[in-house]
Amino acid sequence: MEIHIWRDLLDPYDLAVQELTAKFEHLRYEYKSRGLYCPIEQVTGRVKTISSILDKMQKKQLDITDLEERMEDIAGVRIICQFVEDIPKVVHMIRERRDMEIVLEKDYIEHMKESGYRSYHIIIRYEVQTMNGPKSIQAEIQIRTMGMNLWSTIEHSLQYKYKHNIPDHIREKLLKSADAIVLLDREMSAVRDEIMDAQNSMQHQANLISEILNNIQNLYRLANQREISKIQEEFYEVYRENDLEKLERFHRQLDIIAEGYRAQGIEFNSGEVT
Ligand code: 0O2
Repeated sequence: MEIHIWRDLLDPYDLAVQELTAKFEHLRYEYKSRGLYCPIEQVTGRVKTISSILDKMQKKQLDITDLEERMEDIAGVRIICQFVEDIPKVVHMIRERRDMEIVLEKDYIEHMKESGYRSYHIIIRYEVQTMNGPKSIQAEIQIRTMGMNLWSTIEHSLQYKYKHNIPDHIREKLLKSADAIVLLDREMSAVRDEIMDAQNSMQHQANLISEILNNIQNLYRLANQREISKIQEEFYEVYRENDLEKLERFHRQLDIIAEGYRAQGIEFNSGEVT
C-alpha cells in the first residue's frame, strides 16, 4: 500500500489516541484537583507502527480489506494503576461512558497468559470526526498495574530481540519474575491504605504550600515590607517544623490577613485596588 494511503488510514486512529488520552488525563485532573484519590495513575497512547501492523497482518493472515475490522489495536491506550484494586474501578468508569462502546473485554489478570502476561484489555468502538465526516474505529485500552507494566515492557523488548523465540532459560526467568510481580502487587495491596494516606497528605501539603506562597506573593503588592518579611519568616519556621496541622493553621491565619485587606476595599487576589 502506498505511504499516503497508510497516512489516510492511520490519521483517524491518531486522532482517537489523542482524544482518548486527553479524556482519561482529564479524569485524573478532575480527581486530583478535588483532592481525591484517582485510580488512574498514568495514561499513554500510541498508534501501531506500519511495520508492526504488517507483522501482525502476516502473523494473523489478514488482508488489507479486513485490517480495520480484525486488528483491534491499531489505536492503543494504556492506563496504569497503582493497585490491582484500581483496575475494576477504571473498567467501571469505561463501562459507564457514553462516548465509547465496549466491543469486548479480555481479562488476562484473572486468566494470565502462558507467557506470564497480565493486563485487562477492553476493545472499544469510538467515533472520531474527520474531514470526510464521522468515522467509527476500534481501539484497545490496556489497564494494568505499574508492576504488570514493568514486566510486559521488558518481555515485549525481549520478544522483539529474539523475534518471538525467547530462549528457554530467559523464558523461565520471565515466568519467575511474572510470579514475583503477582506477589509484589499483593504486598502493595496489603499496605494500600497506608500508601494512599501518605500520598493524600503529601498532596494536601503540596496544595497548602502552593496556596500559602501564592498568598504571600499577592501580599507583596499590598502589605508593607516589614509585615511581609515577618510573614515569610513565620512561614519558613512552620515549614521547617514539618507539621501539617501547624501549616493548616498558618494557612488560615494568612487567609484572615487577606480578608482584612479585602475589608479595606483591596482586591487581594488580583492585586487591584478597588
Ligand atoms: P504490540 O507491539 O504491543 O502492538 P487474539 O486474536 O485476541 O488472540 P491479539 O489481537 O494479539 O490476539 O490480542 P491480545 O492477545 O489481546 O494482544 C493484544 C496486545 O496485548 C498485544 O499487541 C500486546 O501489546 C499485548 N500482549 C498480549 N500478549 C502479550 C504478551 O504475552 N506479552 C506482552 N509483552 N504483551 C502482550 P501486539 O500486536 O502483540 O503487540
